[in-house]
Amino acid sequence: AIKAFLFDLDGVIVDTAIYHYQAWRRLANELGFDISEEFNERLKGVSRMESLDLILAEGGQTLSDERKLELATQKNEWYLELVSRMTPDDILPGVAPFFSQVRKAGLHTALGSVSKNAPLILERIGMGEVFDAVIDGNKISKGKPDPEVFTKGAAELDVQPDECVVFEDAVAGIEAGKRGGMHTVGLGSPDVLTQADMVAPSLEHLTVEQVLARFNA
Ligand code: B16
Ligand code: MG
Repeated sequence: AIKAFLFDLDGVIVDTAIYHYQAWRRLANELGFDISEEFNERLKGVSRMESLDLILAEGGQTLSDERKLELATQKNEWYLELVSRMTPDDILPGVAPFFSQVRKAGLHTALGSVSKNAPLILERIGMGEVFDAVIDGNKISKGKPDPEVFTKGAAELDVQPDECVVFEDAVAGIEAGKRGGMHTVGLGSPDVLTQADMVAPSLEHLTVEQVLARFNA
């Protein structure tokens, strides 16, 4: 039976993907090229340095490790400027009612985010105390699609992978959940999240009952 729900942060709880995109785009523009929204899909759930590598490849640039670290640091400063203005109003529609259903159902919860800024974001939106376990970019060595972020979450909650449902908006995140042996719910477009066991547009369009009915069957 399902015992725990593991949530991605960006694109599931809050829409920080737009801030990541703005900051990366600013960086690309300074380097003399642009990145499209479609390209940005590939950056979701991917770590900071891996994202930079993908962006530099997109712009056809090869830079030293030292320069890359400078650029990643610059991008993070721009990103933090945007994130530091976040408030509880930035929590995506449907999150609060979904979490009250989760609590009523007695399920355990973990956050599984590759972002090193996840604790700051949780604090800004007033969700610092909501999750039973928080696994973020500071606690893992491999980004999605590696399952590490979710397997660590399951371990911290003391549940088995097949007792977990992963909620993700990113292709790499769904892959991470599947590789971890977990059930997956894609939040977004079924055309993008083709590997997810079940897809809904967002948590606003989903009930805990529907999820449990699907995976406890
Ligand atoms: P940071 P998630 C991921 O978070 C983002 O989707 C991805 O775009 C970002 O590059 C990555 O975190 C690292 O974030 O630079 O803040 O450490 O989707 O796993 O919550
Ligand atoms: Mg995400």
